[in-house]
Amino acid sequence: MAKRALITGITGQDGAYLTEFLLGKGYEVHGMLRRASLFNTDRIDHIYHDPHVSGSNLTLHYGDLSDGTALRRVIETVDPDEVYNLGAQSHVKVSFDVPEYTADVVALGTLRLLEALRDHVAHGGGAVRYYQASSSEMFGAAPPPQSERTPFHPRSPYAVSKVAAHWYAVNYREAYGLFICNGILFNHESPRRGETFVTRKVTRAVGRIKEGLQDKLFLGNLDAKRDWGFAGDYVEAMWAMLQQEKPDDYVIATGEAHSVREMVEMSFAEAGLDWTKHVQLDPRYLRPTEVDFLQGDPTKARERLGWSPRMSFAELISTMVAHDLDLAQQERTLKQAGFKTSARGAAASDKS
Ligand code: NAP
Ligand code: G4F
Repeated sequence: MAKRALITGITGQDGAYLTEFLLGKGYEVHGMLRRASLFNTDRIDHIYHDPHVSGSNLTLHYGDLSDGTALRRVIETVDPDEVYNLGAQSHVKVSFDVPEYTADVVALGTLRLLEALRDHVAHGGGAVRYYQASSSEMFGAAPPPQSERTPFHPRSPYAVSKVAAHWYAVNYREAYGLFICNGILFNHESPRRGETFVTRKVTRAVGRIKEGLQDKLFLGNLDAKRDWGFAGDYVEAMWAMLQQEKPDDYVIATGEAHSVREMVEMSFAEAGLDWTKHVQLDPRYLRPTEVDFLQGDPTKARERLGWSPRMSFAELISTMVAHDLDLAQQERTLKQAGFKTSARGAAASDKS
């Protein structure tokens, strides 16, 4: 019998990589999809098969982390072996604009899902294993290197909500004996990264500048340091946690940090561009409270899970820039042929 996995946030960056990974392992994958006025399944369209046409191992269910009834219904319908809670309003800067919504989805959404799971298991639902997407943002102002033993000092409504979700998960493990793991993941990126996160905002702009579609890139704090890895590597750690004998919490990181300035310089250089000619500060992108320095210590994950990142920082930047150069070339070709392009790069740089 194939194992059944349920993923919230399946349409996001990590959801797409995790789905590919689990399908490759022979899982039957179920994902929770939010209703949107435009299609929001771009990242998983290539692995979705119309169930009317062929036997598919990927099924989508409408639901939302703000809707406890829907969460219960999806859990009862799917009867999963593993649940991956990846759904979130995941943008730190945006969380200062919509703090209440962020808390509702990230903190209370997790509580709703855990409550549904608790009842499902209590009523004979079997030994479900649950993964919670915790974040290095929870460390906030705590000095690096950060490990599983580092106390949290969150610096945004998003991070505060993730801390609450993290502790709900720990509490449900201790109180009800549920198999629950928190993956404390440091920043991970890819060509599928949302265009308002800094790496993708930069690589999209590099492509568009190279193709003459844009000239300036407006950014905020260039001094912040992050421990950036590749999302495709990180989803394997999520799965590995749920295959252990006992549930536990793990830091997932590369152990290496770079400043935003360094990342910008490398991305522009990859396309033969001088960043100082194009990048300007826009104070709108500064945060009321910043997280200055994140650098993880992934020793526990390496020793217990046998997990190590495969893609280096230089390879990650190079892959993302190559992808976004292609995208910009397509955009320019369409423009030259007289088609209206959406100028998403420009819109993204205005919003984040
Ligand atoms: P992402 O690309 O922003 O994806 C977020 C997913 O959550 C999307 O599928 C989104 O749906 C869904 N979602 C948003 N609001 C929802 C709601 N109210 N109900 C149900 N689903 C909702 O994020 P990601 O980078 O894949 O990250 C996955 C998870 O890991 C998130 O919880 C994030 O906070 C956490 N995390 C990420 C990183 C990182 O560096 N990427 C690091 C640590 C932790 P739509 O597609 O419809 O918007
Ligand atoms: O790419 P970012 O928006 O990622 P941030 O805030 O670190 O959060 C991401 O990683 C977390 C894990 O640590 C996740 F939990 C979270 O869901 C998300 O995936 O910003 C990175 C750094 C920040 O210091 C920010 O101030 O880049 C700086 N930055 C400078 N200019 C900018 C910009 N960030 C964005 N988004 N846009 C800018 O124009």
